[in-house]
Amino acid sequence: MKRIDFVKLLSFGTLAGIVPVSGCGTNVKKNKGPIIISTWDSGKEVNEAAWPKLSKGNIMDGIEAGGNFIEDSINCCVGLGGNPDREGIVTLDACVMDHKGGCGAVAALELIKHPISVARQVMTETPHVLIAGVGAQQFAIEMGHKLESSELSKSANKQYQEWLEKAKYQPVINIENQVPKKLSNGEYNHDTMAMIAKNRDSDLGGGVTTSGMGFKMRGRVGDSPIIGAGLYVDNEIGAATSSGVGEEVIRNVGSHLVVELMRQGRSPQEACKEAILRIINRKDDKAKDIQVGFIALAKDGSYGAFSIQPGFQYAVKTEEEHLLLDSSSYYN
Ligand code: SD4
Repeated sequence: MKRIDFVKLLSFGTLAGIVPVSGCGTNVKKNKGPIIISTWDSGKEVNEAAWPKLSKGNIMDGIEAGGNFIEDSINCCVGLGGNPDREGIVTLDACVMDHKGGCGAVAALELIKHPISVARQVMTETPHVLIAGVGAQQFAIEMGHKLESSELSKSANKQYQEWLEKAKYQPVINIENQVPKKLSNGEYNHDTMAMIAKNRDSDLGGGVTTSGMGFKMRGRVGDSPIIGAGLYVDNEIGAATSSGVGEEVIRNVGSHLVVELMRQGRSPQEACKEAILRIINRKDDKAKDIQVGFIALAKDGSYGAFSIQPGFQYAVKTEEEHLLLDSSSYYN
């Protein structure tokens, strides 16, 4: 059987039991109380930053506080401290979506520290959903945000110089720049913080903030600010979000797909896995060169995750516990 046929069978569930899978990444337990799930190991600190607001019931204030926390952290790789595009300029993408279907996003935003706050203001203060580039910056300034310095963080500058040497200005998507490496300080060099949450009333919400794929072409926008791709919330069903190669997530409208699969009765874990299999199905063998991970939260508080490569972690905070979990993955 050709590999593509084999993968197709898997994606229809016929042989679903034998997908190479590593990690745990699922929780069928229902969580009645508030819960927040954030990508990568720094998701733990982000959850802590979001919790005071979330536990009082205000999901979007919690999501914004979590996003702002990581955007402020100069040691991390999300926000203005992140990797630049191939011209050496950091451009930021962010979005939010609330339980009423409200959403807002910014793309290719420069020199503004808190893109997730601007995304929320697009939702609350404008009739639009997505504002990009110079217009997004102009709107941010109108909303009271300050223009920051264009200097790269030390770590971003180092990685950019290395990239210039190696890649010779070619925008490449490979495993090297997509599977986060563990740095000497123990952190991963991911560039996206994606969060989904539920409050005690079982209302859902989410947000994403990112400097996007490192060394991308100027003006390139990933999945993170695209509602339906990088984030989707349906208050009747659940919420999903993604990290990894944005192009693949956009092609499958990944987060919307995960939520729709949950609507059809899949658990959050099964829905994430099916969305990943769709990407693998389309990419065939080339899937081994990319990373994509989805996390999903159902209305009843159960959650799950699935990624192409191992190494995709996510942090889950409830009233009882705060866990850092390894997602199950297609490859081991
Ligand atoms: C993008 N999805 O710009 C983002 C990158 C990412 O961890 O998630 N990196 O395509």
